[in-house]
Amino acid sequence: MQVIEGQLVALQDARFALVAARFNDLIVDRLIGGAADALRRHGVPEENMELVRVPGSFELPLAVQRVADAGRADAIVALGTVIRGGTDHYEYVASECTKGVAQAMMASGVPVAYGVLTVETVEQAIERAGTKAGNKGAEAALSALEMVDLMRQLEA
Ligand code: INI
Repeated sequence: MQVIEGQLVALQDARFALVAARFNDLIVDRLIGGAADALRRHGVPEENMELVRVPGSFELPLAVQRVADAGRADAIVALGTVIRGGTDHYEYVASECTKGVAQAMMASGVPVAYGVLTVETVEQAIERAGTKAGNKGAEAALSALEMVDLMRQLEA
């Protein structure tokens, strides 16, 4: 059986956009750092990476869609952190962000890696932003890298 699978390699001309929320920036900045570091360490040159900031995770889908439609990137990493509060606001932000990012990927055909933490507490967020549960930004960046390679293989 022929297996077609993306490799964790940086194609020299592949461009990556990190689209990141400023809300909860203490955490999100760690996700950005993890994502950028993972891309760099896999050989993505600095000039092939850009960072786009939006106010909060609710705004991620539109910016992701715009970056994709403008042809600015071969893959996008969406980064944000939604932390449950005392009201149901969290549910709306998290669900619209998740749905919207997925819709933007399907509508544009550009791979979008989902690096948005949806957690109950600040402690859970810290654990996933470069401490004991790894760095979800870095994990998302590696998915983006792999998907670019897979999309190229599936092109012809
Ligand atoms: N945005 C987040 O990225 N994380 C959150 O936890 C959050 N909460 O809980 O309010 C949040 N709200 C802001 C939202 O994303 C929009 O920026 C705002 O509603 C303006 O449209």
